[in-house]
Amino acid sequence: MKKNLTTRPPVVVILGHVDHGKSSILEKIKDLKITSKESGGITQHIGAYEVEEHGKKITFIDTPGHEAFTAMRSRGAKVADIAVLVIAGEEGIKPQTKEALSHIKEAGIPMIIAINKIDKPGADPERIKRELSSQDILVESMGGKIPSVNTSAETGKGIPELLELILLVAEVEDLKTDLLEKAQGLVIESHLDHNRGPTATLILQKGVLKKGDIIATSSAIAKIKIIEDFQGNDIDEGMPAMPLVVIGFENIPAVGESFKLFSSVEEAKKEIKQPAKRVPSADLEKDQKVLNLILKADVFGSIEAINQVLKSIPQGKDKPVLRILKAEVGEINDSDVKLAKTSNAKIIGFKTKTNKIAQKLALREKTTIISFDIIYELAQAVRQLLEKKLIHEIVKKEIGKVKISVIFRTEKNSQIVGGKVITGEAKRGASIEVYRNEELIGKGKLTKLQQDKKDVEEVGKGRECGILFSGETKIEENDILHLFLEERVKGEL
Ligand SMILES: Nc1nc2c(ncn2[C@@H]2O[C@H](COP(=O)(O)OP(=O)(O)OP(=O)(O)O)[C@@H](O)[C@H]2O)c(=O)[nH]1
Ligand SMILES: [Mg+2]
Repeated sequence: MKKNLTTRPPVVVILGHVDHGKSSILEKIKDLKITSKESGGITQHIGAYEVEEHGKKITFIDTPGHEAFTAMRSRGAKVADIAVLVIAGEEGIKPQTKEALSHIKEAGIPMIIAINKIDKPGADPERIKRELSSQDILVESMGGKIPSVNTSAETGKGIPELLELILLVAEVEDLKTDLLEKAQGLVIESHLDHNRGPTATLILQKGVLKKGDIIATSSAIAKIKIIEDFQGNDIDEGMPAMPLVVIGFENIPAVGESFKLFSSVEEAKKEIKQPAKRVPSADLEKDQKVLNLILKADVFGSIEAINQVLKSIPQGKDKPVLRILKAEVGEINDSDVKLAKTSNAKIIGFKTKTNKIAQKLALREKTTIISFDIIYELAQAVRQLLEKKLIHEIVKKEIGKVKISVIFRTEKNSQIVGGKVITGEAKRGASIEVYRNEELIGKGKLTKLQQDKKDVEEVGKGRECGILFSGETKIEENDILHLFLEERVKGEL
């Protein structure tokens, strides 16, 4: 069968270490190339853009550089045709630069190196190139095959050259598509929109997607009601390599899933497997402490990243275990609070709100809801919650001894006795071990301490004191009281 092949735009993923300037480069490109005003519909999370250079379109996918977002980076590399690896010129190769390199290698796509922040005084592109060569990445100016460009997202230097390079590499790649093929692609982000329901950002890899089409991933079906371009403009059909926002899913598809076109809902339903279920809980040992959590976040990608950082918190064996009962996209609602109550869980929100009913209910049920916008802060807080569950080590410290010389009064569960501090000091609140002829005969507490008939907090060595002893043991003259203070040592993971 003869194919109707046409050239399609390249999908370009921007990868690199945190703060090396990925988003800034994209911003600069958008400033240069996107002339129409951005409509209010643009989603914060879309992370995918389309620009036009010399009448040729390019789709960009931005990725976060924070270490927790490995999955997003890996997915970005998988869906892309070309990778731009951004390395800050004054910093060099960092852990996520290396990680990005391995995703690019795995995906088997060509890459372009952008040595960024060259406006900065410390920037040294030649050093970066040498560092790269020690990673077996030889750029063109070093006699290798990998194109590189020096950029500044601040001044705009090198940005047009970067676009040229992308188009050049795309041309070499000869990216073709058959418009008559059945539509298929990848979910790159998804969330629950308040007014519009489940909303997904898709990259169409093949075919054309139209309003009314029925698509399905392995966890969700959609009869497409609305298709928007990356700027939130309503469109009737999406073309290959275009980033699209699609509304009409019955539930939120998971990020990273691929989708296909179906001729009917019945047919699509066959595609649906059991939706990926919650994070498997660790096997619990007896007596092990557990911290139950309910996670709610803005988008699926966040849930994935949160799971990733939480996994890195030490747990298990002698440590408390984290159990995520539910990890979902959306607002914190009353059913989350109810689940938290019945399962003694805490609710953690990430870039999401708590609705009014849930707020009221949480207040009444004394349910903890903590919300975060920054992933490290969330991880830190969970760590602290786990540490609170650690069995606090109680360290007993002997502070002194008292030799008993007189018994003033004896009652069922207490005694008033007198004696002399023979070593260390006596302190109110100390625990007492009663020794008779060097043998431990009982325990109690120093509830009240007196010196010269006045209440005091402590009495030093060599002084006489009166003691209110709380305990069942009957102290006698010449007994030695060993006094201890117990300190709780804070557990640390
Ligand atoms: N001087 C200078 N600053 C830059 C340049 N590019 C980015 N920056 C600054 O570096 C910081 C980080 O830039 P981002 O674009 O947010 O970096 P990113 O790589 O997208 O970071 P993540 O998404 O968090 O991984 C910002 O303060 C930018 O203003 C550049 O070329 N020159
Ligand atoms: Mg960024």
